[in-house]
Amino acid sequence: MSEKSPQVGIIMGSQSDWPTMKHAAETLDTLGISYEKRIVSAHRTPQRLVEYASTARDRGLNVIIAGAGGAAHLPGMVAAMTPLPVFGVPIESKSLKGQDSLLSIVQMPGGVPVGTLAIGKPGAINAGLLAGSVLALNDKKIADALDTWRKNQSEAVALEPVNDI
Ligand code: RP5
Repeated sequence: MSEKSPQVGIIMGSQSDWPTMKHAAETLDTLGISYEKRIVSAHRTPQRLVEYASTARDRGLNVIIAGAGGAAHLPGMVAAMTPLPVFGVPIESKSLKGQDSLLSIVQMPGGVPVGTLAIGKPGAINAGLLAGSVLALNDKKIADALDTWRKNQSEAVALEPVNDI
């Protein structure tokens, strides 16, 4: 569902973030939600950031998922320049295991919200699911897809634990 009239923008500060952020993309694929994916760095490509954030709503995006690591300014800067809901995914950095990313993203000043998810893959998956929940408010197909996703998740949990999986 990538690129066709994207409903969601997935952005990340670096190519190195993609192994984490691809889990947000895969979640949106499962829910049948269209998206675009872009590398937009707050520090290395600041003009690209301004262009992306300031045109996002007019281009038809509904939600932005932004992943960044270290001094992770991307989600907050995007949120400062668009009224769209922004979900931030802290990337697990090597030196501080993503604690730096988490604190950078979650500690926004009052007035500029970023919905902050868990560090790494779980956060990327949940960002996709949250984006789905927002879109499902006005889209029955996506609401049904979310219900199916949860049903499948429940059915995949075994009743009893086993040794040596
Ligand atoms: C951040 O710096 C990116 O989001 C990435 O998580 C981190 C490291 O980037 P690279 O040096 O791997 O490009 O801006």
